[in-house]
Amino acid sequence: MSFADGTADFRSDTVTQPTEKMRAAMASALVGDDVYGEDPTVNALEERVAELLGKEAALFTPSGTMANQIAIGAQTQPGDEVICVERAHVRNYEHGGASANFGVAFRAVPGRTGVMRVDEIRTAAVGSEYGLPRTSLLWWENTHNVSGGTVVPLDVMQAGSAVAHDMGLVVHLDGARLWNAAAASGVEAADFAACVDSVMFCFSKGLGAPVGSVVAGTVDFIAAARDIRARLGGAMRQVGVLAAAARVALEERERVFEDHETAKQLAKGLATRLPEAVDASAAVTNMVLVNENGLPWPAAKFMEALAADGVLTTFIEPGVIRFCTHRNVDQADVDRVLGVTDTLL
Ligand code: TLP
Repeated sequence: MSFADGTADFRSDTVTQPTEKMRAAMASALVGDDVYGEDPTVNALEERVAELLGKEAALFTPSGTMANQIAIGAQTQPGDEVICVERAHVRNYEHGGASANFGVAFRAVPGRTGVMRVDEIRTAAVGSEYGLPRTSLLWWENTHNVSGGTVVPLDVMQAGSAVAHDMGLVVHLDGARLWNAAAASGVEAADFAACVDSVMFCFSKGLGAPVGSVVAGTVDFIAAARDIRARLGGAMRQVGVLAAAARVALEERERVFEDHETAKQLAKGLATRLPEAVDASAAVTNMVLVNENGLPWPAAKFMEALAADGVLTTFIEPGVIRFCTHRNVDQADVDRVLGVTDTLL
């Protein structure tokens, strides 16, 4: 269902409106001062996340960016390097936070779909001899946003993480859309989480909550994470009102399947009309990418025509339009996109 004003907003799954159930849970949430550890709704949410992910403890954060930054701050020293794929969110879209906040640099592996092979990880971990920086962290992103929500297979993560652990590295998973990865692959989120030391996911993306993310790991890691969250200004007070909506979203997580179905329909319809621009087989979760190179017209013309019909899209990187599906878009909105496309062809 599109928004009340008729807009079909495909820019991101971050744009969803809280459901009536979320609003009701927020209104009636039991709260306390979370800086004192006294917010029962937050405490219950953190315990539930730790249980679902098979980790010792978890910490609610205001954003996915802060959850990622905390993972870096708690597990690196200034001057260290973090290994990630070149188009990782943490390297490209977090406002330079890793270097500004914690003085680390990235050693990027050219994994187009978020996949890093064992040999690439071995080569990227330069070590600390001869003045080389210390490599301290291996960073997965699953699903991988910029490649269109692709899933990094569990065996790839297991093999890469094992090598990293053998080399003394710590391993983190940016699982902003972890539940999409789990639903699309049939792998339990806890199995993805089992091969990493720290893991984060967002309530405010595919799950559809208005605000919030969470980071999980050992009790010691979460103690350090709590300290860094406060330092970054992210220690919140009666934040159970947000955790209550996040809890509803979490318990309804299986509905991300619906978004994947919507994305598949959109990808199929667009690929039929724009076969050079859209690879329907790549739409495995809740995103569809349209490559300007394969379009018969400039991407901006396509986006403007869509916008004129109330359909919003965004560039996820230069020349690549992203359509992201979520709770507030449906098949009728897909039909609108295809209808506009037909008028241009
Ligand atoms: N992604 C946003 C934009 O920043 C690009 C989006 O619309 O997809 N990790 C990944 C993989 C993400 O995609 C995002 C947000 C984050 C972390 C950061 O989460 P927030 O926005 O809550 O700070």
